[in-house]
Amino acid sequence: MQSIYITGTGFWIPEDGLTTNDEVVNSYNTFVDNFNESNAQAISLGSIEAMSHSSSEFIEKASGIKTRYLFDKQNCLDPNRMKPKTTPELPDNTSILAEMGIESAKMAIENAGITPDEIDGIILGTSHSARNYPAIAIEIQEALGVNGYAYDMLVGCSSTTFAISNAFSDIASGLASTILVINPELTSPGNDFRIRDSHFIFGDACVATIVQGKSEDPNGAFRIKDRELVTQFSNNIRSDFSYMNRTDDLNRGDEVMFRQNGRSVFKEVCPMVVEMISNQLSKLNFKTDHIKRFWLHQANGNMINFIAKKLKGDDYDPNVAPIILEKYGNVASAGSLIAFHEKNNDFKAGELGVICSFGAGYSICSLVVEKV
Ligand code: CO8
Repeated sequence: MQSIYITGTGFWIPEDGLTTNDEVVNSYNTFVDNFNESNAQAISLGSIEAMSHSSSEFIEKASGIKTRYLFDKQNCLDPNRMKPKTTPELPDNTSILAEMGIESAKMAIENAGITPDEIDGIILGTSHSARNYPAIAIEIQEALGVNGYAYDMLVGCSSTTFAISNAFSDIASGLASTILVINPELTSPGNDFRIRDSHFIFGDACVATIVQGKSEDPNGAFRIKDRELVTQFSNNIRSDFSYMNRTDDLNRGDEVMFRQNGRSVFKEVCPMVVEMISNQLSKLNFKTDHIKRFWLHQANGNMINFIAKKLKGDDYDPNVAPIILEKYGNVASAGSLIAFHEKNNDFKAGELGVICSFGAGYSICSLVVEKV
């Protein structure tokens, strides 16, 4: 009888892209001043609304974010551009999502102590794909020399956990023994740095996970004990970027990129997450006291605090629900797994944790794991 384990993880960030709140705010405020100056007459006539400044104090208080890593910081912060510059995705170039994926996959493969020829398939989950086809996962498959199959899937901020769940199912069904899950989140091309409500939120990152079926406990691994998945339709986090933008006659510009009603997301998603985790733990006859750590989706520090307080009480130890978004920002679906990657070394055999993502869709997935 085999169990299914997370045996290794790896991640990638653009090391030279560390960007502070003051840097994104200075760039945004210069953009605002330029806009207001160029439109001074229309603003004074009331036909255009003046734009307001952003502030580092607001960002830290509302989100908990202090820094993020941007793969093209210079162009994102250029007040005359406010977006990164990407290399054209052409057949002769390696896709940037593939490059990020390959780097984090190599680290995960090494940490799992396996070689690429032991992998039976690659599942790549992300909030945005660089192209429709061929799948980025297949490009990575060729670069790493992996046999079997590879495909991409999109589930917003739950793309990582849903992909791990697919890997679990493939292994449980006998289709595969070892799956490489990769989650590149190049958020900056999808983020409109000219919007005050969201110019500060996202960072670029990638995480990779080796999921394996084994009949004996592999040293240092985490057994996946249980999965819960739920989706509920909401327009509160939406990106309408699509191949049909060219055919719908609306001629929309950047407004098809990421938009959200952040307050509504906060209010609606937090209770859903608390209920789902509580029900899952009751189903397994566990109490929240049995859980050493909750590696939660890293969208907002106040959301993490809210959920952790409901689960563990008002005076919970912050180590129970680590906040890595302070450093990385919201890295979409990669957040909960990067938190797991960085904060699991203190686990002893038999200790339990919960990896839980939540975001666009809405989509929520909770994985209960046990260190073996
Ligand atoms: N500086 C100063 N003031 C500001 C700023 C700013 N930058 N932005 C807004 N304000 C003002 C507002 O105008 C408002 O003023 P007033 O009270 O006068 O109306 C006031 O500050 C308060 O604004 P909010 O109510 O919007 O502030 P919140 O406290 O709600 O914080 C957050 C805003 C941080 C957005 C918060 O609501 C939040 O994080 N919510 C959760 C959102 C969430 O989890 N989203 C998931 C997103 S990601 C995802 O799931 C998938 C997408 C994948 C990737 C996309 C890549 C591009």
